Amino acid sequence: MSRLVIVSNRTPGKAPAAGGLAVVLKKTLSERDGFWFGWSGQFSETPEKQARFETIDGLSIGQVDLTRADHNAYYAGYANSILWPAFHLRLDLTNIQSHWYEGYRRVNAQFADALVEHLEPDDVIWVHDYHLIPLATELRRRNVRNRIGFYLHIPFPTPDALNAIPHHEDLLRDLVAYDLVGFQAQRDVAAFHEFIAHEQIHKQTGGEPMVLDIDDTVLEAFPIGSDPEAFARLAVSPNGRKIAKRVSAALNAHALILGVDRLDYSKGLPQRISAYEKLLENNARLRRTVHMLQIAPPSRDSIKEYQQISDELDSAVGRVIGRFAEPDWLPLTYVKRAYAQASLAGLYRLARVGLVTPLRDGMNLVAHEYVASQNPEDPGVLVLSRFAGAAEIFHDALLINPFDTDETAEAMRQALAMPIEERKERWRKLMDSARLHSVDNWASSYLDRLMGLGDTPDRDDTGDADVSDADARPLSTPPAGDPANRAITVTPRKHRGTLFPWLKSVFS
Ligand code: ADQ
Repeated sequence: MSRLVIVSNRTPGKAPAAGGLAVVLKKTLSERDGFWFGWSGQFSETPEKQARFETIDGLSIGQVDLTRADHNAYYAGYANSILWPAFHLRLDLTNIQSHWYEGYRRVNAQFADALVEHLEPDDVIWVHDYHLIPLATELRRRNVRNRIGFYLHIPFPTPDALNAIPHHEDLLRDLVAYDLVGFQAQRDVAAFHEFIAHEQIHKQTGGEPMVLDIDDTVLEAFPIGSDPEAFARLAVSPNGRKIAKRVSAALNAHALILGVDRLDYSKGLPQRISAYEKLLENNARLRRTVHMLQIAPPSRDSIKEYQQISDELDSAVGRVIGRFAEPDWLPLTYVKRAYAQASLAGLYRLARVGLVTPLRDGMNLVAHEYVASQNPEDPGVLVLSRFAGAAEIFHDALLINPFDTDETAEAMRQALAMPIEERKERWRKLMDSARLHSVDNWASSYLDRLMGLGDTPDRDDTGDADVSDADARPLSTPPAGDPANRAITVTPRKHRGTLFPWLKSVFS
């Protein structure tokens, strides 16, 4: 069996992995030879070129240090102040400093330099997330001909948002240097193709479209999930029961509405608090019968926009408490700390309503974990943003527009009033979907697809497929009036990706 090389910004540490993703990737790696590669978490003004390898929990982990300046440009700068907000359609929160791009590229080149000498010809390389989009290009430049896959954990942006990113053309070429690009949702595959269609509109209005050879790259959705059986067990484990018992006593029979998020502006937290405020405002009889618990530990707090969302949330929470609290009833508790998975599972199970209302999210694993932790005889109700990737698989949640606080408040009311039979029926279907889309299935379906692809095409050292310019031509134009009437400048070859019907007709 080929060795597997996993590459991500950070590698798993010595502490037990908290997230399902690290757990499953560790498990996947432990079932075959290979190693995990990434940043060590340490700074050095003169980082060693060679990776340091150590064995953690039986897994081989390779790491490099970064200079503080490069890390700042690569991580806090280009990745998290430009790519993250733009990919989440928050152009208002981008901080566009084009020079960060050089640091971003430099770190990807440094990763490639350190990786290349540890690669064997049959290794399969799986690169994770927006920090490392250029890695395949950098590896190809170093004559790596291995199968290389990429998985994007966050949503893919719309054409306008993509166009706002400095050097986005490079990023697109970088993506098609991979053999397989996995997205969270069909929405993201569509957004990728929409960019290409948008280039054609640009051409039709006399502009020069970008030439992008997507023909040797498979683009598909692989929705990630959690480990539902593990969460079901954790929810009734001693630690899960312990926290549920303590919180239940404090709740004094009030119905629990629960939100669990990393503190991030993409999660829609101020909007969620406003929706809860509307619930209490519009339904006076619900006051004193409900309690909202929002858990949101800070993240990326060196970035100004994260400090701002934290302040905004503090003030929204204070407003609702000030407006509705009674000496013997608090409407809302806001907790800023991380919990072990068993504690989260116990809380999920206790909650009558799981509020998962991001403004935009790749998938959202909290939705999966909430579903998996429910009591089948008395399940709670998932209120879910239609802008989370999870909305493509959890059709039996109450789907809401998180920007519409009236609709979210109404969904909370409906969830609280929902009869037991309907709750059970919805939960059964949600749980079926959580099982079907478990993180184990995600990892194996992605790797099966990556390993099952045909031969890796011969690519030149830019990472672009090896075709002459003469091969790049506008495709023939379908009949006028046809929605497929958007010839695209591509380099056509056998196509292996998932395409929309109109695009398929263009490419075939
Ligand atoms: P995140 O943006 O971090 O992930 P999410 O998918 O919700 O978002 O995952 C959060 C994880 O952190 C969950 O496993 C949750 O249990 C855990 N977590 C949250 N709050 C916690 C707390 N207080 N204590 C302990 N653990 C906590 C990115 C993308 C998502 C995508 C995932 C996986 O933004 O869209 O679903 O990657 O691909």
